[in-house]
Amino acid sequence: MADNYETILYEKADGVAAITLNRPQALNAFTPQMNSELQEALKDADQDSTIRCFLMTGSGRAFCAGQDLKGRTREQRGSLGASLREKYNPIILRLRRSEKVSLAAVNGVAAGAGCNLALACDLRIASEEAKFIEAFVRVGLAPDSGGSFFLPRMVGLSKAMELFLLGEPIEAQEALRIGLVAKVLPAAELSQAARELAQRLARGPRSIGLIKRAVNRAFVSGLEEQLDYEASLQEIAGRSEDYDEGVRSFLEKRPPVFTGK
Ligand code: T3D
Repeated sequence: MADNYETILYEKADGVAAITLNRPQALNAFTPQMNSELQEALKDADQDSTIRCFLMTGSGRAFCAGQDLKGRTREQRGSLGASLREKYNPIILRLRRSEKVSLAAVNGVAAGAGCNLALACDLRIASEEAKFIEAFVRVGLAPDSGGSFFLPRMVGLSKAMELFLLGEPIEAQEALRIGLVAKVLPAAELSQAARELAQRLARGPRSIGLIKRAVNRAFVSGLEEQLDYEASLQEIAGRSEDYDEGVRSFLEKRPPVFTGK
C-alpha cells in the first residue's frame, strides 16, 4: 500500500511501515510539509494493527539534514519554539510512546534534527557512508528533537558534550564503536538488511512493546519504582498468547511463531 505524500514515501507491507524522507535535492531537510506528512504517516502506522515496526530511511545520499535552512532567515523563520513544539516534538513522542518498534536505516548524513530523529528510533543500522552530526552549534542553535535527552544516555556525558559543542561528524565506524548504531553495512546492502531486520522485529512477540515501555521508564525512575514497573509489565507479558507460544515452542524444540497478541 502506498499513500500520496509529496515529501515522503510511505509503504506498508509484511507488518512494516516503511517511511522514506524524500527531498533528496535538499538532503531530505525538513520543511513544515515534511514534518506534517511524517506526523501523519507515523500516526497512521501506529493506529494500524497490521503494522508492528516503523522503518525510517532517506532518499538519495542523505538520511536527513535537519531543518531546511533555506526558509530560515530572520524575516521568514518565526518562532523556533513553536516550530519544535508543533512540528518536531510530536514525531519524537510518537516514536518513543508507540509500542511498535522503530528502526532507522541511516543511509547517509544525518545532521541536526535529522541526527536526533535517528537517535529517537529504537535501533539504528547504518551504511558505511553514514555520518552523524550534531550540527546545531554550527548554525548557532542548541540541540533539539530529543538529542540532549538521548545522546548523553547513549554515549555518556563527556562524549555527548564533545559532539554537541564541536559539531563534528561521527563516521559510521565510530558510531558503531561508541554504540550509536547496531551494525554498519556496505551501502548497497543497507536497504535489504534493514527490510529483513524490520520484518524480523515485526514478527516479534507482544513483549517487544513492553520492552520499550520498561526501558523508557528506566530513564526517569528509581530502582524500587522500576522493579515494580517491571513486575507490572511481566504480568501483562505473562498473560499474552505469545508467552504461551514461547513456552510451547521451547518444549517442542521448534522456533516460536508469534502473533503480537
Ligand atoms: O524549526 C526550526 O528551525 C528549529 C529546528 C532546528 C533543527 C535543526 O535541524 S537545526 C540544524 C539544521 N541542519 C544543519 O545545520 C545541516 C546543514 N547542512 C550541512 O551542514 C551539510 O549540507 C551536510 C553536512 C548535511 C552535508 O554536506 P555536503 O557537503 O555533503 O552537502 P552540501 O553540498 O552541503 O549540500 C547538498 C545540497 O543540500 C545543497 O544544495 P545546493 O546548494 O547544491 O542547492 C545544500 O544547500 C542542501 N542542504 C543541505 N542541508 C540543508 C540543505 N538545504 C536546506 N537545508 C539544509 N539543512
